[in-house]
Amino acid sequence: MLPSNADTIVAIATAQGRGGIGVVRVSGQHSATLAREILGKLPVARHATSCDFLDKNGDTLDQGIAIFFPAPHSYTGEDVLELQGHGGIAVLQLVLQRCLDLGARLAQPGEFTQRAFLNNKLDLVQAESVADLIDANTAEAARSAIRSLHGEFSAAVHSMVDELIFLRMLVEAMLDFPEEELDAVDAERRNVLLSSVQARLQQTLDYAKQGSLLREGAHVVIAGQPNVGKSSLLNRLAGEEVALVSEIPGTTRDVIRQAIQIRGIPLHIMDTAGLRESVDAVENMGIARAHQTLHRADLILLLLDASKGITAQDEIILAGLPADIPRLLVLNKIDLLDSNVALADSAPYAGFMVVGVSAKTGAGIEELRAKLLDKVGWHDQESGIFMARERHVRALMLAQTHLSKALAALASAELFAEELRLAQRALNEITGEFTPDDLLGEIFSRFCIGK
Ligand SMILES: Nc1nc2c(ncn2[C@@H]2O[C@H](COP(=O)(O)OP(=O)(O)O)[C@@H](O)[C@H]2O)c(=O)[nH]1
Ligand SMILES: [Mg+2]
Repeated sequence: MLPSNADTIVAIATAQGRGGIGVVRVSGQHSATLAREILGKLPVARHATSCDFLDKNGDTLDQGIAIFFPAPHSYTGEDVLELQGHGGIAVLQLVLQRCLDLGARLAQPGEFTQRAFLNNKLDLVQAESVADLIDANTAEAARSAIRSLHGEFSAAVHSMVDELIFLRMLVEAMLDFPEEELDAVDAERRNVLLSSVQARLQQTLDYAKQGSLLREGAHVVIAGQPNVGKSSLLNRLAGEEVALVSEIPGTTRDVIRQAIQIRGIPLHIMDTAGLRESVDAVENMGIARAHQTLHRADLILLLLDASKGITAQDEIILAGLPADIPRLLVLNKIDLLDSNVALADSAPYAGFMVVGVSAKTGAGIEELRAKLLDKVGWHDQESGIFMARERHVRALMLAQTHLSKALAALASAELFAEELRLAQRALNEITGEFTPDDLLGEIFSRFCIGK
């Protein structure tokens, strides 16, 4: 449930801890009344005003700058009061408590931004990018969040929606005429418009997938027979000894996870139990887990022992991998090969890209890193990327499905029109025009308090 908008809310907007300046932010209809009480006057709108922050007896709690932003020209679109005092834990708490005593309510996480959304100051994509910008850990992530906040992603979505609306109007008009009277010119226009939206959608999806990768990373699972060096490879990629390594087959049982970054892209690497027939009950539980993990992967690294080549057991594992998940064949232990044995043998195997590495010496690891990024869909073209979320990517893909269905239903104007309607709906959900309340609540609850 979305909290009530009638309340005046307050929160400490700056980070917990000591700082030169600390900001308490108030938003809502009682902000002006509250300002008169705590400052003894209402500051001139949008002017930084040096003030004493007063307690109920008129004694000074803190001294600082107050800024009053009357609605609708504020972050939330409501009356907003910003009190910029000293950034000490105790003094900020005193100012906060004073606001609470004057009738404000403590803001929930993301509630300021939620109000901005509800008052049409931001659309949903922009609101989400506020949180993403705050959470961004790398320069790449911050830049793409800013791009979304500026509305580049929203603009791309809106222009597709506009094209769809135009196409729908054209088709609805065509609905009134029987097929035989269908104007060839109109039909041609319809086809051109449809392929134009499809092309835009593909481009936007590309950018959004990149952004989603920056934000959420990808899950990479290392699989293969026992003893091929899966745990050693995880350790090598992580740059530390995360997993136990031994010459005893069946050492790894539980799935071991490690987050790494390659050129700013977060990757969650998972090391699994070696896949084989085993009589050990615990090892078999590990193998079952390995299989489950494989199905949730964004990319599978199938590891082989280069000194043994592709064995019958490897073939069995290969055949059992989930068909729709991208994979990379990695030949490990190339240090054991004769230096003359060129890795030309590692030409694509059964259509899969092959990389030769040595987890022991580090040979080939840089190449593996580059191929990993490539396989999870990172193209190193930073411009244009929007900070997108899984939710956005899914909606874009749904719109794409409906457009494909529309194309397949050209013969039936009704079906065609219906698929266009559904595609538009999927796009509108991205910017928040058709987003259910519970999803909104969920999105904003992940913000930090004071934003
Ligand atoms: N020569 C060589 N030995 C390796 C390499 N990677 C792993 N090993 C050895 O192979 C054995 C099994 O390694 P481990 O990482 O536990 O394999 P896992 O069972 O697939 O996880 C250990 O004795 C490792 O030291 C490599 O690149 N070269
Ligand atoms: Mg292992």
